[in-house]
Amino acid sequence: MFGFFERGFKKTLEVIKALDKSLLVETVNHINKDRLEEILIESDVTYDLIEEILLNLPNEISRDDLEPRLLRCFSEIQTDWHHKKPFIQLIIGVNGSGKTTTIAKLASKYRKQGKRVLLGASDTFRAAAIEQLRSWADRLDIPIIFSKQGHDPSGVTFDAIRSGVARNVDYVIIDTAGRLHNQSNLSEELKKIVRVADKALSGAPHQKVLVLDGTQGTSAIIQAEKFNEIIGIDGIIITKLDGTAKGGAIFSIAEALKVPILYIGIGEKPEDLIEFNSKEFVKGLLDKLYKGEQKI
Ligand SMILES: Nc1nc2c(ncn2[C@@H]2O[C@H](COP(=O)(O)OP(=O)(O)OP(=O)(O)O)[C@@H](O)[C@H]2O)c(=O)[nH]1
Ligand SMILES: [Mg+2]
Repeated sequence: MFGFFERGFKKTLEVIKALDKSLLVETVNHINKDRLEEILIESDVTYDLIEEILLNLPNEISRDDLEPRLLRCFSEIQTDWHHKKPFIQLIIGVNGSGKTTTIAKLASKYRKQGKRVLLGASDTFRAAAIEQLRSWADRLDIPIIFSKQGHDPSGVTFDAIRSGVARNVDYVIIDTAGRLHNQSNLSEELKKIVRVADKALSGAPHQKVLVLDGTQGTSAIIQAEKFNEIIGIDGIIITKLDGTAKGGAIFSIAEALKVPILYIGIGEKPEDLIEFNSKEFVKGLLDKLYKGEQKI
């Protein structure tokens, strides 16, 4: 049975292994600073953060020295979120980052927990986007509120939330467009969706979740900062980690945005979503670096 780290960061691990064949094989008490720097660079941690992590550490670094430095990159997940019913999640992110697929994954996960879910197809920019979400709703047997292409996405958001309240569901998940005619259209649209959501149900959306494409590594940070400026982000989901060696970017993304990473996506199927746990992530990486293959 593979642990969290092996499942989520397979490609990243391959790259770390490829750096040096002897690494990750034997149990070691210390890792040389230069070698650690190389590992972090190769897995796409930003250089500024690497410097911060390694600052004032000795040349031979112990696990106990390194662990707190890695852990402090992450923000805690708020635990009182899920007391709201319905819990309204607004899913945002650029075109193709994996929003719609991630919504299907979340919906499927909630269903498995015995929760009731309703979807809102507020990406009205493209007809195909509405169809894609509808087809997931069909497959997962979940109700969905949608309208025609070109209709006001905040109208769909309002209807979805009201319908979720009337049906007494546990979760309403709202899809949004990743690209409009221009950037200022997109920001205005997102702001309006948030305003209208609050009119439909005071306090909604309860969680604004940014979906980032993991294959972009740390270059996703600038994009994320823009979304954060527009409407503020409460949590991040990083997708497509199955196809990238840039898993180390997680450290930089979490540290730069000061927002918790909620889940990671590791494939295209509904079950390919893993809850992110920073302690397990760091432990998994340290186990690989210090304990080597034989002990796992
Ligand atoms: N390998 C892999 N592919 C993924 C993952 N998440 C999403 N994808 C794929 O990425 C592509 C884009 O996903 P969508 O969910 O359509 O992305 P989107 O953000 O909704 O895109 P727009 O609606 O165009 O803005 C699809 O082919 C998905 O199957 C993942 O975790 N791993
Ligand atoms: Mg989409």
